[in-house]
Amino acid sequence: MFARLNMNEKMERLIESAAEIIAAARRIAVLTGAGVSAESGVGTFRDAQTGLWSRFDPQQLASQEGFAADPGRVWRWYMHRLEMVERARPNPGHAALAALEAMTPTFTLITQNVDDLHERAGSRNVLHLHGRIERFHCNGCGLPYTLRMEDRDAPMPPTCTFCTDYIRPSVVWFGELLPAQELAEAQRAAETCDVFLVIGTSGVVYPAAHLPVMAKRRAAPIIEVNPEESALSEMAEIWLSGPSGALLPRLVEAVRLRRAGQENPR
Ligand code: BJW
Ligand code: ZN
Repeated sequence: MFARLNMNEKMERLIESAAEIIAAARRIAVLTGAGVSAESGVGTFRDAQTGLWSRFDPQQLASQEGFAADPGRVWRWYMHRLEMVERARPNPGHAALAALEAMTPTFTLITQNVDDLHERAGSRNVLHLHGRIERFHCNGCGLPYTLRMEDRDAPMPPTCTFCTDYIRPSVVWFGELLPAQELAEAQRAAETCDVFLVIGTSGVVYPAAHLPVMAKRRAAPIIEVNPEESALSEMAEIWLSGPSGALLPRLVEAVRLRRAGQENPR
């Protein structure tokens, strides 16, 4: 019977099953990764980098070692990505998550992304585990720094007026600690949620990738949205295989209809 259903009917059934779980939940936690911003034109990490930067491994650029080896190269990479983020607009996937938050009593959006597209789409309770690309501080003494127009095209990072070390973006590089308060709040949300959504992440970077494990241990079902299988797919009760910009609006609309039915039972 199932084999005779076409792909769209199968997806419709999966969306309905996921919507049933989500509509019954009072506490929802969501983990997003670069894939949720892919349809806004912001490149992901582990898919091939485009243009000028295709030769470089992002994992090497996003580290103290990479910065020490070539601060100018790392600076120019971040200025390029900052421009990409500033030009980008939230996509229907971001908007659907904001709509889901508005209809849920307790909703925590945990993002690994350094862009602000969730906020621009209207999300309120957003935890940025890996920092923010539009913020800067000194790599030596930590003093905050306000980016100037001339810094954007500069071949080298600006330097700190206090200690002369280089300025860097306020993002979390490999080997660095995540912001303690955001991580604690994310862990709390994972441990107390009724359902955990994993959207557009390869699930290979820790400690973010451990959050769905924590939720699962407390018996919360995991629902994943990703066109490709990820390191977390195996633990998901439901995997919605496709782009989040297309699938999340369908999912959230199905949740809305069910919630409306719960409020006005016939
Ligand atoms: C779509 C789509 C569409 C496409 N719709 N989906 C435990 C075990 C092993 C190692 C460690 C461990 N604990 C810590 C570590 C070390 C390390 C780590 O995890 N290493 C692993 C790689 C092995 N972690 C750390 O160092 C962290 N710090 C830490 O733990 O401190 C304590 C400590 C230190 C040292 C030793 C031990 C402990 C810090 C991690 C910081 C990560 N930083 C970056 C850069 C941020 C700044 C910047 O943006 O430049 O964060 S790396 C990069 O990866 C970035 C991302 O947020 C992160 C995750 O990537 P993401 O979002 O999953 O993107 P992709 O590209 O990987 O995947 C995109 C997905 O989207 C794909 O699945 C596509 O299919 C999908 N997709 N189109 C939906 N339309
Ligand atoms: Zn300094």
